[in-house]
This record gives sequence, C-alpha cells and structure tokens, in this order.
Amino acid sequence: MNSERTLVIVKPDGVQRRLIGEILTRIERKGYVISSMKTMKIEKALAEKHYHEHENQPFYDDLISYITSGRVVVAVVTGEGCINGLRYLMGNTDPIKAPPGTIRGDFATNVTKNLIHGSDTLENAEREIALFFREEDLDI
Ligand code: D4T
Repeated sequence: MNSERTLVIVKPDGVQRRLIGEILTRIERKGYVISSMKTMKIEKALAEKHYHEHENQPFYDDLISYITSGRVVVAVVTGEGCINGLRYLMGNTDPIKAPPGTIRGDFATNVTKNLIHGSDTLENAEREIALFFREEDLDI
C-alpha cells in the first residue's frame, strides 16, 4: 500500500485534559510520521467548512460550538495506509462502542467530546489538509 497522508485534530477536550502527548505517542508508536503540526483555536467559519457534510445533522450546532470552544492541535500524519489505520487507532465515533486499546475506548465517554478527529477518506483527507495548511508549508 502506498504512503498516504491524513488530517488529525486533537480536539479541545484532548488539549484541556493534557492528552496531546498520549495521543501523539500512540500515532508515532504505530509507525506514522507527524509531518506538520500546529496548535490553534478554530474559527466558526473554518469549523463549518470542515464539518459541512454534517450540517443537516441534529448534533451539528453542538459540534461546531464544541470544536471552536478551545485550542486544538492540528497535524498532517503520513504513512502506509494511515487514513484507515488512524481510524482503527481512534476507535468508534461513540467512545462507549470503542474497544479498550483505542484512543476513544481508553480515554473518552462522550460522542461529542471524543478527543480526536481523523479524516475518513482520501478525498476528505486532501480537502481537510487544504483547509488547515498551505501546500508549500507541507513538503519541508
Ligand atoms: P470525526 O469526524 O470527528 O473524526 O469523527 P468521526 O469521523 O468518527 O465521526 P463522524 O464524522 O460521524 O462525526 C463527526 C463528529 O460529530 C460528532 N458527533 C457524531 C456527535 O456529536 N454526535 C453524534 O451523534 C455523532 C454521530 C462526533 C464526531
């Protein structure tokens, strides 16, 4: 399988609970590379672009206010099969259904405050990376 890249966000609860190191360690231990990274507070307009596919969902307003509520870590992660691989590391969207050993299974209980975002498809990975990073800053 070819090397891929994906967008990871350590969400506000992960930052507030001092879990940045724990989460990034798991990603690195798996064998993926954190190739670009920054901390930031996501503005509402950017959050709406990022989560536009959920705009008709009943949880959308809560999702936007949550993801804009505090600082996050945004990273481009690269590695063989990392889009799906990261989703396995993260566990099910609902942490109650995420098995022990996964990030959400080990550290979260709430479907909104579920610690981490990872792109779900190649197309979304490229779309999301372009929302948060300039291409010329990525290939250093
Ligand atoms: P993200 O996109 O944050 O990596 O999460 P997932 O890919 O695992 O889950 P998703 O796209 O289906 O949902 C996006 C985001 O919405 C929150 N959410 C989801 C919520 O607050 N209530 C819900 O009922 C669902 C399904 C959690 C993640």
